[in-house]
Amino acid sequence: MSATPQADLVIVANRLPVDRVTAPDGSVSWRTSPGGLVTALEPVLRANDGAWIGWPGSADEEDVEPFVEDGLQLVPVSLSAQEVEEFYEGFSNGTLWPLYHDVIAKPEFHREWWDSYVAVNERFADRAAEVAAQGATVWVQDYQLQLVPQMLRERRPDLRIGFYLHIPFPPAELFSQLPWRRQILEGLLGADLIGFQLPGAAANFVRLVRSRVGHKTHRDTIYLPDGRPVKATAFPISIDTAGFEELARSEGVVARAAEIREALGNPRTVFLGVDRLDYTKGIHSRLRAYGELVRDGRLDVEDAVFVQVATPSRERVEQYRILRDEIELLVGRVNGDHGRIGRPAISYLHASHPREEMAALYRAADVMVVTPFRDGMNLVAKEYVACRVEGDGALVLSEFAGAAAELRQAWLVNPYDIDGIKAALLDAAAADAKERTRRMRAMRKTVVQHDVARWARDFLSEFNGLPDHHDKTVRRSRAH
Ligand code: GDG
Repeated sequence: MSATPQADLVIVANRLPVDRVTAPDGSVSWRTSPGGLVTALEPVLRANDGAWIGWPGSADEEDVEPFVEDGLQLVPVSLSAQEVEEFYEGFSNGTLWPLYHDVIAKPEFHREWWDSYVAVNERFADRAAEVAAQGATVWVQDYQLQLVPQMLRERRPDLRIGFYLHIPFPPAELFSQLPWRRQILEGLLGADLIGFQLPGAAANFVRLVRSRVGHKTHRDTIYLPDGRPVKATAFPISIDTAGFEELARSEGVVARAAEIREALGNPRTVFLGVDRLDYTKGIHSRLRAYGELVRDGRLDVEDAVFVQVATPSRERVEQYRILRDEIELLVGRVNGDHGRIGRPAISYLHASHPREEMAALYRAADVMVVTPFRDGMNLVAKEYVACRVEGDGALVLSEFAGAAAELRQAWLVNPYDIDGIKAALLDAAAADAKERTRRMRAMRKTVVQHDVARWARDFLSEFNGLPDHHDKTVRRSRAH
């Protein structure tokens, strides 16, 4: 008997919401990796008899049958070591990631990478076609799987297909570099509803479809030649605000935050950066700005320290290795030039930490510094705001993060302008309590009202509200 489940709601994402853990004795278990996406989708999945399709995160594992973990139906898709290299590290993270982030790094175009991307997308589409019940809703996530909507529609025209892009969608001038630009656009057009972080990204997509594929468009809707409408619109993602607030209020986190400040020497100002170690995040610029302020004597390391958490990421990709070296060189220089015994200027942590520790760091920081060159949203900025349950603290935020559209009361900066960042750091650190509270209260209101549950609800209800072309198609074919 096949173990393949039949689900009315199917999430298709590059990664499963669990990590495979192999014990020394060879036995396998699963550890949930509670990210924002899992938190958002878990209740919807449970309520709808849903299933989640994704890669378990390690290469060349034998095919694993679908299984249930903590009540969630999980369907693994395996990747070979070569596919991890070509589809994941190659086309997804060496081609699409830099191309979609303003070409901050140079995207590489390799035909073998593209072939692997197509093959892996086919596998995900096959899996989704097996798992989705008749007339089910399938929601495909992110840039690794942009061909899945169309591939799935070919296999299963009865399904409702949604797609959400977590990263920016670039303007035509950049997107057009991609040798496979038309295939990507057509892949996405297999969906009924395509969600982006910002209205500008949705507009970029609609404009590209009009000019490159030649379909008719009206505002946020594209009309395919067969009359099927595709809606492309913005759904800014958010966080589990209540969950973060609760964590930030917990006794353990409050105590740990005090301990962190103590260990830093109880300075007047703790600046904090938290990022995946990625060249889009502008880590170097902010550390440089802080280093110059210390050098110029405008900040004193006894009084103002920087904590930078840089979570290891994509470590096998060359550009990420170079970036790590550059940042660590800068940290070493600033600390060597300006640190004192027991008082480094920058406390740099290249490690991943539990959620409780993140919340404690957010609570311990007077000024959160988020300076990406380009970022779809940036959840760290929202998490900081959620954890400031006393309504204090200051956020310095790049204009080029999606979050800047909502968190207007932050100290907004151009991450390319080092002097501008320096001025904002000083200003945020020196602002009086009234000013900080005024800004933080307004931002907290936004993050409380727009949490991740609302994001998921908005997307899915928009979806359900769309005209049901499937019925029409059936009616039309019956009438003939
Ligand atoms: C992509 C888009 C978009 C980080 N280090 C640790 C840790 N984190 C958590 C943060 C936050 C998440 O990882 C990072 O999310 P971001 O939004 O900041 O950035 P990306 O990873 O680039 O995410 C982005 C997002 O998708 C969602 O659509 O906002 O624009 O690039 O939640 O807290 N969590 C723990 N330990 C760490 O060391 N526990």
